[in-house]
Amino acid sequence: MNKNHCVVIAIAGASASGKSLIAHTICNELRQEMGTDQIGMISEDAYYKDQSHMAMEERIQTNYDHPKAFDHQLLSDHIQALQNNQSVEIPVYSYTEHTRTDEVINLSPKKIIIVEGILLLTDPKLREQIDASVFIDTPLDICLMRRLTRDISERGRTMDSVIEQYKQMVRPMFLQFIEPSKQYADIIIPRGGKNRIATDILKTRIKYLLKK
Ligand code: UZR
Ligand code: MG
Repeated sequence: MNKNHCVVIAIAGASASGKSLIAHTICNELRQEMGTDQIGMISEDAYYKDQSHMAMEERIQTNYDHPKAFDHQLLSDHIQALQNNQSVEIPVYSYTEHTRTDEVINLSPKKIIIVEGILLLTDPKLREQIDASVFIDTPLDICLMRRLTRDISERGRTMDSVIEQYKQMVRPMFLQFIEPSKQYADIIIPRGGKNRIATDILKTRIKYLLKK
């Protein structure tokens, strides 16, 4: 494995803590400022297990905040392939169908790969592959407010279903798995994606890595 090809940066934290926002901000700004196509992004959500063999009623019961909901093996294989300078085909997940679609997105090897997701740091194998890790430490009440608006407008949910899922799964799994995984982070960022100073510090570090 030649790690010089690719630096993997993980961004973890609670659901709706601002992980995707910070990852997109960094990526878009660096692409504009540096005109680089050397940054790739992967969302852990793309690696939710395929549930196409299950009925809809059954899919709705899945605990999506538990590590076993994810195909971390496939994510790990893809990171390994990128580190070996090979392209990968990232699955496309549907939050309304609760399963993988038939589509894939091709990602070619990059100097920097930013991976974002709730449970990345709970997996020992992924932790080994990650070069630097960030935990977004946004208070849970703020996450819940964001999640309500996001899931209703973008993921086709009702307010009652978001609140029910939050009580049953999101909050307990955060306390059991996500919060304890903070211990593995190299950097802890308070408040989330709108923390401009933290975003700039990460950008500076990535710029340095890109120029190396
Ligand atoms: P982010 N999720 C769903 O609600 N349905 C699915 O089919 C797949 C995932 C939710 C999941 C988790 N949980 O909290 C969230 N629940 O997506 C993770 N309940 O996505 O990190 O973007 O918030
Ligand atoms: Mg997200």
